Amino acid sequence: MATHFQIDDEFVSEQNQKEKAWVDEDFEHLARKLQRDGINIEDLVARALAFRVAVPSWGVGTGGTRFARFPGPGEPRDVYEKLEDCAAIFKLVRSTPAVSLHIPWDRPDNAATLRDFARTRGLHFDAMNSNTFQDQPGQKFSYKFGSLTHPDRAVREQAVEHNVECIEIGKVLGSKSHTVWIADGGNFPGQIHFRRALERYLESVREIYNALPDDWRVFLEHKFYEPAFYSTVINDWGTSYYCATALGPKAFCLVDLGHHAPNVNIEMIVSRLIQFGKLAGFHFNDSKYGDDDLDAGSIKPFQLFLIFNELVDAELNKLPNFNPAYMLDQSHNVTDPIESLMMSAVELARAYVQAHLVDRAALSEAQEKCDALMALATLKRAFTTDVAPILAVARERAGGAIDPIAAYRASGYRKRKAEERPAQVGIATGIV
Ligand code: RM4
Ligand code: MN
Ligand code: MN
Repeated sequence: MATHFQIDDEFVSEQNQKEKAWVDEDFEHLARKLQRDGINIEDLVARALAFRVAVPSWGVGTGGTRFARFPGPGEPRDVYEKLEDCAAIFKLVRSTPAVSLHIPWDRPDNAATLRDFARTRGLHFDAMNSNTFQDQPGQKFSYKFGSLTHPDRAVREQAVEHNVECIEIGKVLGSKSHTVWIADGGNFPGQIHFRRALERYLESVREIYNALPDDWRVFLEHKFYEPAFYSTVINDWGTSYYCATALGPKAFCLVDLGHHAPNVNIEMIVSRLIQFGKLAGFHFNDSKYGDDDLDAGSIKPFQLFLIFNELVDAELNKLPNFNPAYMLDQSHNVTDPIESLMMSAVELARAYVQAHLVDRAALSEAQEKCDALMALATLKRAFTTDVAPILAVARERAGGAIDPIAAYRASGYRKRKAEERPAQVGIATGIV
């Protein structure tokens, strides 16, 4: 493959020189402020440095709505170009060395070649994702009326086989988990027999489970509606939990933040799954109305913080079976996807570090004394602390950019890619 433009270390450090003055000043000030509360800022820098979130391959292409997709310049045209963009994100923010692939969108001709391509860019592969919500050219049976839960056994078998293929590809890539999200459901009352559909789901997903290598996990992703508008087979965390429990110790429940009814207390769902030892991890995004797939932290940053508050509480208490996989799952319709993904990764690190700022002894005391106001104040104190200097210093120390968006814009990456990647007609990148 011809050499393509990449952002190099020298450029990043040149850019950082421009930002250095304010970062050092703000960092020192914050260090002194935290010290007054007995917090060593270096502990928080270490937390920020350790934070990881996987980037979705489908997130680097421009997304769309059911009305239209407005492609951006220089969009990646294949999985290799998607990985180039993921490498650019990783170069600047440093917290995103893993990529989550979607098959067949990203089906490689040769998985070992793809793995090596990723490795030379410091990338590796997170969870695999199957797709039985679309028909592919040449496919024998249609998923119009379902996949893993379709009444026709032949359709179910085809869908199981596809999932097994994803695991096979993932084995070569070095992935250790597989996410199953199905669109199965009904638009009309009576269309689906609820109980029978769930029985069929369990039967199908058990076959996928049996194909998992010993050190793999399967993530069951629920979603309460869409594309089905009346009923969905795996509609909520309760159903997901039931299935994960029925399947066995390698099955866990994945929480996509956009897959809940409006106003649901998601942090409490997260806490329940942690308590039951069944939290797989997340598809982070944000939403106002439905599965909007907006950028993480853009609409409800306090909710994001409260979710991380539960996660950090579990981490500090070393709860069993707590090993959440963090992934982004977003659709970027009006922004440069690389910028959105960088900003989202930063927002997650922010919530994570802020959650580590919570005075847990004070919170417990307030809870024991039924002091509701002080409990909230304790959380708010952490949430309103500006940890930006901690995040910037962590990025810089890891070789990334103090200001990733500014550095990305200054690099001219998008313009260079627009030249390297002339638009192709009819290419389907991103979620449409
Ligand atoms: C779904 C769900 C899945 C994602 C697809 C593209 O709504 O969030 O995780 O793979 O969209
Ligand atoms: Mn998702
Ligand atoms: Mn979704």
